[in-house]
Amino acid sequence: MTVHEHRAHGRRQAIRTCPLCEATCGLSITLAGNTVERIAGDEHDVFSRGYLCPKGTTLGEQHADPDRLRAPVVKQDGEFVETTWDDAFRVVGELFHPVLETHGPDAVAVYLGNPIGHNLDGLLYPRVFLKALGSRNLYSASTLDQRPKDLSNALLYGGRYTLAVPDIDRTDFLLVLGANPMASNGSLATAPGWPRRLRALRRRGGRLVVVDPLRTRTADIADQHIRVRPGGDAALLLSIIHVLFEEDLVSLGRLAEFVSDVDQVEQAVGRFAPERVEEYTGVGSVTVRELARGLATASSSCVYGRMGTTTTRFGSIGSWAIDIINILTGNLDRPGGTMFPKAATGSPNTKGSPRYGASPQFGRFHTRVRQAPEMFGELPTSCFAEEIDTPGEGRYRALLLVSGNPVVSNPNSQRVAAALPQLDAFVAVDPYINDSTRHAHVILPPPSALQRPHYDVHFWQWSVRNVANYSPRVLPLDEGQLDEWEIMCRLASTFDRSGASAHEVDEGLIRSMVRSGARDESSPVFGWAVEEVVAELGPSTGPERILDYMLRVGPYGEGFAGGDGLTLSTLVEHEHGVDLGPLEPRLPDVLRTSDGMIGLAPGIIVQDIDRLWDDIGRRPRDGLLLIGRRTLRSNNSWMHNVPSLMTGRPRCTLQISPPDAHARGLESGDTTRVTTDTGEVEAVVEVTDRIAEGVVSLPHGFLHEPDGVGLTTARARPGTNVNRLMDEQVLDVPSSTAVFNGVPVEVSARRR
Ligand SMILES: Nc1nc2c(c(=O)[nH]1)N[C@H]1C(S)=C(S)[C@@H](COP(=O)(O)OP(=O)(O)OC[C@H]3O[C@@H](n4cnc5c(=O)[nH]c(N)nc54)[C@H](O)[C@@H]3O)O[C@H]1N2
Ligand SMILES: Nc1nc2c(c(=O)[nH]1)N[C@H]1C(S)=C(S)[C@@H](COP(=O)(O)OP(=O)(O)OC[C@H]3O[C@@H](n4cnc5c(=O)[nH]c(N)nc54)[C@H](O)[C@@H]3O)O[C@H]1N2
Ligand code: SF4
Ligand SMILES: [Mo]
Repeated sequence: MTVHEHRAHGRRQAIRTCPLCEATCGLSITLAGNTVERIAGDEHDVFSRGYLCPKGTTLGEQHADPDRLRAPVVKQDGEFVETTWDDAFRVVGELFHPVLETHGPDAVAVYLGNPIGHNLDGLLYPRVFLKALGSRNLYSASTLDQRPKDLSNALLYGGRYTLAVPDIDRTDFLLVLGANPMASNGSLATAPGWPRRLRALRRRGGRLVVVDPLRTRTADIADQHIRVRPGGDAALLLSIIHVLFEEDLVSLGRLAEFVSDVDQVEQAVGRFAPERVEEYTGVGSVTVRELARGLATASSSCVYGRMGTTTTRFGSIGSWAIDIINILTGNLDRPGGTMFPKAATGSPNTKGSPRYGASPQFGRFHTRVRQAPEMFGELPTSCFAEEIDTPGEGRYRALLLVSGNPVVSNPNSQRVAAALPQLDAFVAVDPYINDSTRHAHVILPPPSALQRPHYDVHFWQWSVRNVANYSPRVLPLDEGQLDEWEIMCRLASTFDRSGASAHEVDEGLIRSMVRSGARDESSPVFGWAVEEVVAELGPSTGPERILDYMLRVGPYGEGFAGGDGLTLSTLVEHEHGVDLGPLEPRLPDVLRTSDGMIGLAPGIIVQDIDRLWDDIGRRPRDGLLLIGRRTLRSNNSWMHNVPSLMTGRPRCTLQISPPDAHARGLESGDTTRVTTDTGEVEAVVEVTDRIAEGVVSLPHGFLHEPDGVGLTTARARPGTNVNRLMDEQVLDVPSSTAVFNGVPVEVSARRR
């Protein structure tokens, strides 16, 4: 039995992890037949203990959404027409083969959007179609998001996913910059129930300080809210480091053994006395000095930053500086500080040789138009549209878009919207006809979340507690419907013309994974015959078989030794999850650096500090700076079609301070024009003293142009596409990440 079924009055109860955000809440779902009646938090979930947010209760509504595609559609004379899967893959072949044959694999781009990280199939199977295509033009949401942190992790610890997460359940002092976990439920720090955990921190006498130009819900529950000038965090953080050195507050403790280049950091921040940068950051030097002392003298402390620190012009410096502060105060890798999780399905930092690894290589190839460097095998998403619309040899002629909505999520989105129709071949794997997929020639819809098994392979690599929790399907597939992994496998065999079935491609994938395990001296299957391992696996196919393999060879795994370590069947028996305990120190074994040390002063970051210093020297431009925000009842671009989440007052508003509104004669409810050098939009005004003077905030992700979009509820309440204002040429230089925060804009006065 895979689903715990509690039958009473024809009803059953299913337990399932919510896949919608990084928090991984356990859900308890009441069904009558195949109809979802109610979704509540799973009180027995080992991690979430009943916590959930309004989005998690809507998985049934999302499943039942009549706009959700159930069968593939192919465009004929400008209209989407439903067809069979076989016919859809035939059309995919007819579209892609001429491009591949005439122009080669690099005329194809692949774009993997955010939900791919929340989806077991999406985490395990893209490698099959990437290999079949052989294109190096891979794009993802990472370069619109956390790439500066990936870079800093790779440089400091030797792995992009070797992330030190704030130990929020044990810390005495948490400094949050540019994150609003009360709305986002946390990011790059998986913890269901951030709101509860932050309140618990304060109840046990801990201190919470929030740095944000907006008084967010997170700031509301903090001890102190510090308003920073948008984009000012990198300089602010460097000035904190300056104070740590100047006031002799550096205390590495046991980290001294693993850390090098401390002097170079001291030198790099020499110019950043808080008194010299306070005008630029907007944070007074007294406050900065107090913060530095607080972090250094608390019995434990951690600094944590998110979108407001990464998607800014100096995101890499800021992301790096956060770790440097945690290290210099001796708080890395100890309870209450920042710690390295150990995921049950393993990570690059649980494989190979402990402590040592190869230095990361970047810029192995570049984009054609802007010569932007590759990083972690991906190209910067800000370059995506120009590679389609710039004529010449090497321009992209075909696109495979999987769970992404670039017309809404990419900077200079009108350029993306204009570029997509120029493609000869555009195939999307997506459940909806939205702003982006409406330009596709074929859309291949995956099943709904409730129709698929789930395990957070990705997010439990940066979870504040080590857990493992598998959810079987809650609802069956419809007649003839394909799993998303089957779609991905069939795309692979269509692209490479092998004609293999999904199951044959899947056989190839598991064997290749086992083969690399058999070659890894650190793996329990080192030296084993591939067939021997495959024969032992529980499920006979699909992502669950791969998951069983990953769990068994993972750090808590049974290791094919017949012991009592984890296997998939252990997790099937524990439907509320298995708690693997609080995070434990992992240095130095977690490192994969060439010298086995944490070199604190990587050249690519330290050299960028001159660019920041030049910026500080420039007179700030008058006018307003735009920042972004997230709202609890919304999830990037794709949950505006859920009726119960779209009730209440409008959320896509331009927040502006009373003095700035007054100066323009604006009042709440007015529509105003917001302009940048890139574009202009109209937005509904919300005057609020929550936002700092000189700053305005607009959320992203709202449907903008209702035409041709199959989203009934979202169409009725379109919003502003803030990405029409964003300049795709402006980047955080070291990481090539887009800049969404601290963007100069003009807001028009009321027309009379
Ligand atoms: N409800 C909901 N949850 C989500 C999502 C969603 O769309 N909706 N999206 C998910 C995704 S993909 C992600 S990446 C995470 C993001 O998670 P978070 O980063 O926690 O979410 P944001 O609301 O974007 O928070 C960014 C904060 O930075 C502030 N800010 C802007 N500019 C600056 C600045 O220059 N300095 C400082 N210090 N602060 C600044 C903003 O005011 C905002 O409060 O959320 C995830 N969770
Ligand atoms: N201005 C501004 N822009 C931003 C941001 C910002 O803060 N400000 N945030 C950025 C960030 S952090 C992110 S992560 C990106 C997100 O941007 P994208 O990566 O483009 O992702 P989404 O907008 O979430 O679009 C998700 C798509 O996946 C589809 N989908 C949902 N579930 C599934 C599934 O199970 N399988 C498949 N195949 N498809 C599915 C949805 O229908 C939708 O079309 O936006 C970025 N853009
Ligand atoms: S917080 Fe995230 S994981 Fe939890 S119920 Fe809400 S959307 Fe789902
Ligand atoms: Mo994101």
